[in-house]
Amino acid sequence: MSQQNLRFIVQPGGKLIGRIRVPGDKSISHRSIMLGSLAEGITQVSGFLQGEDCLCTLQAFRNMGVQIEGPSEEGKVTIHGVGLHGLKAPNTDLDMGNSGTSMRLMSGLMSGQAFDVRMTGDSSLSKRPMKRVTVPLAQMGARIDATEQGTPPLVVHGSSQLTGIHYEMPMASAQVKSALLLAGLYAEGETSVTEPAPTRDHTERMLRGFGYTVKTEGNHISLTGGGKLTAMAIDVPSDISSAAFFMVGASIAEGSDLIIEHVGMNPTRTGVIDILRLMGANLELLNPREVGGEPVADIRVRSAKLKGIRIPEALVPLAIDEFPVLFVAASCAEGETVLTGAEELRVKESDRIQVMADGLVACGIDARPTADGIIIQGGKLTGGTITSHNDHRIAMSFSIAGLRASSSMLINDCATVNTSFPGFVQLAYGAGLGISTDGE
Ligand code: SPQ
Repeated sequence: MSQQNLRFIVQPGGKLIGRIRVPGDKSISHRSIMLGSLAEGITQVSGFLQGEDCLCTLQAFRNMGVQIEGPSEEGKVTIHGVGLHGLKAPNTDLDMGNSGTSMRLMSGLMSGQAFDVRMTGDSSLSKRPMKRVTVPLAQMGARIDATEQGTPPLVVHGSSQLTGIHYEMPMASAQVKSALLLAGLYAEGETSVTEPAPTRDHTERMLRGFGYTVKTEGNHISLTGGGKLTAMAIDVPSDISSAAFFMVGASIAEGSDLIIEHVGMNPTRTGVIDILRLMGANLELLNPREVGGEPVADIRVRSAKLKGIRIPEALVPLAIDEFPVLFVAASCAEGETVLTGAEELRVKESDRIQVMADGLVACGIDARPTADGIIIQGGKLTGGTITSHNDHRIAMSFSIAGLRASSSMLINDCATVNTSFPGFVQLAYGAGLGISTDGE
């Protein structure tokens, strides 16, 4: 696992130039291992994200008897699927590391197995709320033990007879939706959810790719248990959430001209592009194409003068992981940016509203947190010493802020960047960010 004391040191200024390719999509990579393991036949994955989060998912399925080859250096993984009922009891706890996606999606899947499993996580994951999945899964008949606060470790008891339910989701969460749909594969009858707003739909798309019927009618998504998954090939596009750091970086750093290749353009993920365009960013989508059921494009970003905006609430779930770096964009914009309807940001790997506000204030920006968002006045970023609270997206966001800072930026606790973006430092340095590390 990651070193605990890795620091990023970012020299002020610079611009981002050239062509880069960021690593594979984290959400799709997790799901490729889960569904590939449960399919009949051999699933070949390319472009798999070799971040620690996805490797936790991969190891969990190996621990349950699935033969998985790779990942090779280029991200090729071969999964020898065991079928929906072919997993074996692991002889160890399943360690989900820092990964909320692994813990929540697996809660659903594990509820349908014939054996018990115990799932653990690191100190950040051990604080994250799990009742959002354990409560509706219990309504389906699952038996899951958590701490009194509803946090991990979770013990999922096997041999439960699951029954499909209809669930009105109280929050827009792809993880909750996915946990229920995955449990629904093992349930009697129909399992359905309604979402308060559209969230990423990779689970539905990939289930269909594996030959499973999933119905989407407006905000109502349903499937019926008792089917089977048939192996397929999966080409994982680059992660738009990782590309977002470079979209913002090239937008705020004068003289930048950067192409980010092969980025996933799933419409449930492109809120960051819409928000940056509303702020005046110069983003061009080149060579749009479809790869394995997911839209993909190259993105050309040239620097632009950004302006503060009121972020439309409808875009919030479509850009949920990009807000830390969008707050950096807002700090460099002229005028005020107001975010509302984003209380989910408080229960991510850190409280992303508070931690970003604290860091921006330490860098001389007027950033005021609210219960469900933040108000940021664009200004002049000084450098500063930042703690990322072991949150990968906070560490990378403040690294990007260095492009507009007046002195250097020292960011503590950056080891978790490896959960979603291995190679970030080298890629960013190659594109023009003055970043180095110490404390390894
Ligand atoms: O996996 P984890 O730790 O929850 O990762 C995050 C991230 O920033 O990488 C959230 F902290 O992404 C989530 C995302 O916020 C990944 C995800 C998915 O793959 O289904 C869905 C979103 O979470 P949620 O709670 O809104 O469903």
